[in-house]
Amino acid sequence: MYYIKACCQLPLSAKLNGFDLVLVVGTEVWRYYPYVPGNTSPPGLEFLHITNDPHDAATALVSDSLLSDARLALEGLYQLLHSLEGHPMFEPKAVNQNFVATLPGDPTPSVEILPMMALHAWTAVVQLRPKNAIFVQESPSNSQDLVKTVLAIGDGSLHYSVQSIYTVVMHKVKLVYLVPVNDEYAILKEFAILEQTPNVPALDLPGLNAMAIAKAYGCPAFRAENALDLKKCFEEALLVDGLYLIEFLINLTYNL
Ligand SMILES: Cc1ncc(C[n+]2csc(CCOP(=O)(O)OP(=O)(O)O)c2C)c(N)n1
Repeated sequence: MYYIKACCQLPLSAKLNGFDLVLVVGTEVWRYYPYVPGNTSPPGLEFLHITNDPHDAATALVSDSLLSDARLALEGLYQLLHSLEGHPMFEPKAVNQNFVATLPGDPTPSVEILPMMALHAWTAVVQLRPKNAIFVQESPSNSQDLVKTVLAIGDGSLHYSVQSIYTVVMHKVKLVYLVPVNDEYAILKEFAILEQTPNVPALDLPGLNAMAIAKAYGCPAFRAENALDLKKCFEEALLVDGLYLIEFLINLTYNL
């Protein structure tokens, strides 16, 4: 399993170099955020696209699109793949490791570096991640009543879905909010660099208190100061039969 950070046309195309097949389910091909001119995909790469949105199917820049309910299509595909297990056509091509980022594997998150490096924070989380937990970003609607769901949402983005905390409290969903706090809109600072528009105002977010906000909505909330603390909080959260929010300070990504 490879994890690829997809963001924009040319950089994404470069990251896909060396792969032979991409399966895209339930989203556009591609979502440009931000748009960077260049090749959509490297030569020789094949795409399969499954969507229930005719607009996304019609506007996909590459790929054949199957207009279908994602679940039905994936169930069918799963059965098909099972029946073909061991077939030589499933031998993967050599992957260009330069463009592949594996999940962080550092087994000893540092407690000395404060605020934490984002890598140390996510490593602590990955080490405790239950196999059957659902991990989502900014998408509480994917939660299920019986399965623990972990939602990673930045301190900036939280304020655009803050009302979801109340919904989750009311519906008694088993959800853990993980809120990395970098006191900034880092992604928008990154865009400013890309677009060569320096000094964009109002991208610093000091002093927001996710823990206090969560508590105001009736959600138990904690602040983890370092990576070990985060592990302890997350371990506890996984045992709780309900909702839990953990905020943790991470280092500034852009100090502009
Ligand atoms: C639900 C929702 N989330 C986000 C946005 C807009 N948005 C895009 S990037 C961004 C800021 C991201 O900041 P943060 O979540 O702190 O992450 P960072 O980039 O700092 O890692 C926001 C608010 C939106 N309109 N609606």
